Amino acid sequence: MVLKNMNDLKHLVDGEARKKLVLAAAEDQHSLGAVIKAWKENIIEPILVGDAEGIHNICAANNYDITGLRIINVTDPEKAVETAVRMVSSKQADVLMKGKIGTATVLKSILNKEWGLRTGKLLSHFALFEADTYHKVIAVTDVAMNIAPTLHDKIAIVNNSVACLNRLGYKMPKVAVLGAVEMVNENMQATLDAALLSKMNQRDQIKNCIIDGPLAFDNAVSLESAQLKGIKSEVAGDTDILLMPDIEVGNVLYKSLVFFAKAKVASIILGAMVPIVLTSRSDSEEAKFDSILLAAAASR
Ligand code: COD
Repeated sequence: MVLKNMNDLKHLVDGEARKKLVLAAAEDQHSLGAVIKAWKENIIEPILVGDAEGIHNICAANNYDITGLRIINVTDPEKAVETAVRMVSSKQADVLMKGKIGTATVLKSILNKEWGLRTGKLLSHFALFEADTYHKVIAVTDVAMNIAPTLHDKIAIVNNSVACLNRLGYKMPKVAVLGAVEMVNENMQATLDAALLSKMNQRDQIKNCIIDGPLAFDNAVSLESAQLKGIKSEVAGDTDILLMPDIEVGNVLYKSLVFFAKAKVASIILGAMVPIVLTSRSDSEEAKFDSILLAAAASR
């Protein structure tokens, strides 16, 4: 089974118990819009933590009916994140979502040794895209958390992403480890890591997926490109997960898909106690709603 589009995520959560989602620094229009839509569609039960006056003003200006919603008034955004993270670590909520606050601040709170959401695993960012030019959704990782992952980190990033897709119903997701070229070049670390990850997968050191790399972006997403270059690969042209060499490549690809290809995106952090909805402040309300769907589906 594969997901063809974001709407397929909705089918996964239909009929499931509603997840308690806590929105940190909730005074953000797109986040509130997405959370309230997901609430009205019975996907989540929200708790809003943030500047209550700001939240009410946004809701009034946009005609959002929040009668019956729990609001915890914390005006300082950093304190709001801490309150929300503590609610998750004390099991009062099942999903955390970032509102009007910087990504790095939220990540640091999640990593807090005393009250954060660490599990001992590496935490990584997982973004799912629906683009008209590809035949199914495609995941890209890590575009927002791990800056320059080592081979050790890349193994953990693959394992987090594969476990997530396994939970969404994929039996053996196909992982393309990206490089600038599809041949191993001893001067390009990304290609060396890719070859090692592929071999580790063949030897069952990384399970529940099929890994191939190095693959350049064109061979990863187009079978025709791979065939033109004479590449034989089970993954080429049918990739489910694109593993990025570093955050810069990942982040530029993410933003090019959204701005140039008009792709839909949903994104979460994996490896913590619960999935964390961590979209960028510039992401649309639709992207935030789809990310909530992804988090709810991943926490079933
Ligand atoms: N998973 C688990 N533990 C981690 C991770 C991780 N991905 N990263 C750091 N830790 C642990 C370390 O082992 C250590 O115990 C502690 O956290 C602090 O580690 P530092 O000093 O390396 O971490 P910080 O706090 O300086 O930075 C962590 C960030 C995640 C904030 C940092 O890696 C970062 O800034 N990433 C990029 C965020 C960003 O700007 N994204 C832009 C998206 S648009």
